[in-house]
Amino acid sequence: MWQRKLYTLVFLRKENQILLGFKKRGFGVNKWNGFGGKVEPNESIVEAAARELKEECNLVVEICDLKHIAHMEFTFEGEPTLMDVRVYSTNKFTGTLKETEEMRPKWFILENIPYDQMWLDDRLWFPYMFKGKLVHGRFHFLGHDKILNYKIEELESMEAHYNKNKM
Ligand code: 6U4
Repeated sequence: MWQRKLYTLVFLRKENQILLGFKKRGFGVNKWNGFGGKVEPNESIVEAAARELKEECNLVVEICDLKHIAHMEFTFEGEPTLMDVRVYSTNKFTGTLKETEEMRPKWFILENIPYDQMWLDDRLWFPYMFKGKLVHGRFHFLGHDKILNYKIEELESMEAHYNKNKM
C-alpha cells in the first residue's frame, strides 16, 4: 500500500497566459510549475492551495474562486510515497506578484510554455486543462526524468471521481 500525501497545485490564468514559478529549492528544484505544496493538518485542501499561492508568489485568491480541475497521482519506483496532488485554477486574483525564496514567477503565453524545463507529465495533461477538461492522471516515475507508465482519464465531475474511488 502507498503512503498517500496530499499536495496542492494552482495555475493562475489571464487571457492566453498562465502563471508559472521557477522552483528555487526543494522538491522539483529548477523546474517551472504551478504554485503549491503540502496540505497541513489544520486546513482544508483548498485553503492550503490559497495559502501556498500567497506564500510562493504573494498573490491572493478567494477560496470560492478556485476551480478544482485535476487530480494527479505521482509515484516513484522504489519509494513508498504517493503524491496525491489536487490541482486548481482561476483567473480571479488580487495583489502584487513577487519573487519569493521558493519561486521566481513569470507569465507565459500558452504557446511558449517551457515544457523542456518542467515535469515530464505536464506536457501530457496540460492540453486537457487548456481545453477546459477535468482529468485524473496517474504517473509512475523512474527517478524524476523518466515515466515508466501512466494513464490519463477525462472526468465528468471531480466529486463523482472521488466518490467512485471512496476518497
Ligand atoms: P516544503 O519544501 O516542505 O516547504 P512544500 O512547499 O510544502 O514543501 P513542495 O514544494 O514539496 O511542498 O510541493 C511539491 C509541489 O510539486 C506540489 O505543488 C505538487 C508539485 N508536483 C510534484 N510532482 C509533480 C509532477 N510530477 N508534476 C507536476 N507537479 C508536481 O506538475
